[in-house]
Amino acid sequence: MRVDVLTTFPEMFAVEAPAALGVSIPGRAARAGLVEVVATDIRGFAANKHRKTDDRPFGGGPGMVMMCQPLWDAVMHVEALDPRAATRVLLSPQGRPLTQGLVEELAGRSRLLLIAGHYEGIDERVVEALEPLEVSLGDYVLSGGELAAMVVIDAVVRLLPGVLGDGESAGQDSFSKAPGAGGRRLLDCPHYTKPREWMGRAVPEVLLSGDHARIEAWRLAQRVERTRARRPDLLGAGGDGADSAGAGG
Ligand code: 4G0
Repeated sequence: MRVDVLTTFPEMFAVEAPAALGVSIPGRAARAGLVEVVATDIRGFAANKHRKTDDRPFGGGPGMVMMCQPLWDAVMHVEALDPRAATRVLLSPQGRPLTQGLVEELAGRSRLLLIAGHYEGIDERVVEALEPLEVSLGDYVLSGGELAAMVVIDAVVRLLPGVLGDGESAGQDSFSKAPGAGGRRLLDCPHYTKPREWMGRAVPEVLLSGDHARIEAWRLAQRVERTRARRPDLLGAGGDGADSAGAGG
C-alpha cells in the first residue's frame, strides 16, 4: 500500500527514529516494504510569492482558512506520482467517526491520500471539488490533522497482509468481529501472563486448565460482559455497532 499525506508539517511523518511511524508495527511494516508513507509539504505548491497556504476568512472571525489553490495543486501532483487511484481522506472534526469497520474498508484500498489541515478549517470549495472521505477520530479538536492521520495509518497498516505475525492476529482485537458471537464487534477480554499469582491476585483458574474449548468460551463470555458493562452502545440493534464498512463520503 502507498499512503501519501498532504501537510504543512511533513517532518511529523518521518520514518527515522524517534518518529511514531518508524517504531513498533508501523516501523516494521515500512521496513518490510508492506507500506510506504510519503509526506508532501502543501506549502511547496503555494503559487503566491509568500508561499502562503492560508488566509483570513471571508465574513470575518478568528483564525485562518486553508486556501484552495495550494491544496488542489498538491493533490493533483501527488496523485500523478502513482497510477493507482487514491482514496482521498480528509481528517476533520466534521468527518465520519473512525471505527474498526471503516479501518477495514481503508485497509482494502491500494492507495490512500490523507489530507491534514490546520487552522480553523479548509476553504469549502476545495473540499467540494476533491470530494474526500471526511473522517473524524472523535468529538475533540486537534491543532492539526497530522496526529489523526497517523492514527489512521497505524490502524490501517496493522491490518495489511503480512504485517502482523502469526502470534499477533488482528482477528482477536477489540472491535474485530467475534466468531461465535454473531460477528458482533466486542471489546477484548482480559489478559494474564506470569507469574500465576501477583500481590495476592491469582490468574483465573480456567486459563491454567489447558482446556481450550473452555478457555475460548470464557474469553468470549468476558468480551460480552465487558462490552455490556463499558460499551453497551456496541451491543445495540443489529449487534453490529455503529460502524458499517461502506465508504460513504
Ligand atoms: C478544524 C481532525 C481543524 C477543521 C482534525 C481540520 C480533530 C480531528 C482541523 C479541519 C483536527 C478529529 C475542516 C479539515 C484540524 N482536529 N477529531 N484538526 N477541517 O479527527
